[in-house]
Amino acid sequence: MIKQSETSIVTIDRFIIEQEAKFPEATGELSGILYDLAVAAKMITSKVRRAGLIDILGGAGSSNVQGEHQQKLDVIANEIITKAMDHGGRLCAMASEEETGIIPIPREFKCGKYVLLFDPLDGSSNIDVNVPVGTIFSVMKRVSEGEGPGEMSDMLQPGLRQVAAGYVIYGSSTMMVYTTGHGAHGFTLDPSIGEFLLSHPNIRTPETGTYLSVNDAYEQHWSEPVRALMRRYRGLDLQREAMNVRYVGSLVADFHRNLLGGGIFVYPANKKSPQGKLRLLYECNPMAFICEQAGGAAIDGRHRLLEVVPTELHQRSPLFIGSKKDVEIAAKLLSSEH
Ligand code: P6P
Repeated sequence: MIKQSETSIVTIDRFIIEQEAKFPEATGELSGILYDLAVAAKMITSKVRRAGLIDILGGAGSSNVQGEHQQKLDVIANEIITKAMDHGGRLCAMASEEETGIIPIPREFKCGKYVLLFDPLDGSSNIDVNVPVGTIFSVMKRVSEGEGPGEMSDMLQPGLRQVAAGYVIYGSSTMMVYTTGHGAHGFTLDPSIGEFLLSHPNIRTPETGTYLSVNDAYEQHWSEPVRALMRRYRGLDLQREAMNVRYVGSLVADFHRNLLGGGIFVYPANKKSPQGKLRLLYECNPMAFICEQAGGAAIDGRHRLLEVVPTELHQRSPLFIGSKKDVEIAAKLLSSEH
């Protein structure tokens, strides 16, 4: 790990290079993916920061594969990432929340050994009211044979197979947090120089959390064990101190606050969404990888989330993620459900 004092200035590019140097067998392809994602993040930042000013707020009129009303910034962020990533020769395929199927690498470009899955702008319904939104990404090695275009089998891998994962939060500042399996590290964008600077090396999330993030408007649709779990987190069964409820309605914002301050984010299955709402491959898995790297945990209510074997590209999953001890309580109280 880089030896740095509190005042060291380390750019994300230098950090990526220093990390790569620790692995002699590294070819630099994964590093290239991370550089290019940082560039895409800066480009999306510039769009998000001006959203209210150049009248690109409001729906694009179209709707995405999820049937959700597509905000113009969704479309723009999706295009920025796709165009930033499709020609580097490191990917053999991509997948996005905004696209029905696999995004192929254009024929004129070389295919590489990785696949990238991403949610280009999560929480985008919050854009119009200036609530933080985010980009979430996941990188895995291809498993299909050959060196040609990637296949669906390359996407449908359990989260344990991720080689890198991260998110960008477009909040009061823009931060990029990522892991390659050697700790979780946060970089804050200094807009005056256009550089992501290392601001949160080796993030560790508190073992027991302060914050509970849940939308309890669905309480009537939860199972009884989930209701009992929420009573526990709220201290209503007198088994623990009540947690502070903080719910922004933007996964990246809620997750990031809990990662740094300690807490649990909960989006259970409910009668309206029997598989939960959040997407396994490009929302839950990357957050679970980061959370575990920071000493936290993530389950779907029954299993360690990173062990779930996906069957569909856009499949949803219940999510209980955050401070280790708080997730352990969830595992215990929900075990009676199965
Ligand atoms: P609800 C935003 O639409 C999102 O996908 C996540 O960012 C967020 O955590 C969740 O949905 C909020 O869902 O049902 O509470 O509005």
